[in-house]
Amino acid sequence: MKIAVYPGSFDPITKGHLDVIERGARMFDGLVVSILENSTKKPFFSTEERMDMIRKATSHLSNVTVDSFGGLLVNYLKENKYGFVLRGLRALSDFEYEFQMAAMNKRLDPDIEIVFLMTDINYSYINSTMVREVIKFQGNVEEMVPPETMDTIKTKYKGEIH
Ligand code: COD
Repeated sequence: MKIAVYPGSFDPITKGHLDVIERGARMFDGLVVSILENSTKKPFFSTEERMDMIRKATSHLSNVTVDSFGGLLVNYLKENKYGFVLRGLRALSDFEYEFQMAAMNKRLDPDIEIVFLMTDINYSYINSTMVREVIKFQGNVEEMVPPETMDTIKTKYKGEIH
């Protein structure tokens, strides 16, 4: 069985992430979307909220599961016998970071393979940091996040989002 992990912050999940998940789910027997816990970054949405948003947005994909992990990604893969990491690439600016992280992960565990999917051009402008910024100032992020995620955001910021 070829199982891949799509690790990230997903704070919150966006349509760009979902596109990578849908395409990854077609490439692997199973895909685990896993949120890094205890990151140095203070998240906008709690781990539980983020896991719940991903579960709802991916409920149509039978081979996708949602999890969280702490510590090193390579250890998480080894402990669970997962062989692949899936990542998305938007622009040249992503490449530098992704390249360094892939090189470090490969150094830590040469057995893992890291697979990159190019963003869908329609979603290339979307990133979670900007989505959070728009939410913070009560802007509408309907075009940028899955509908189920929008429902959660609206519930959390009742009456504040226009
Ligand atoms: N279109 C396509 N892909 C996208 C889009 C989009 N619009 N938006 C984001 N993506 C991709 C990103 O490029 C990334 O590949 C993935 O989706 C997840 O993005 P984020 O921003 O939610 O997640 P990150 O980049 O913050 O996740 C970083 C990790 C948590 C994976 C990383 O920090 C990690 O593995 N930490 C554990 C510690 C460790 O092992 N460190 C050693 C390696 S240096």
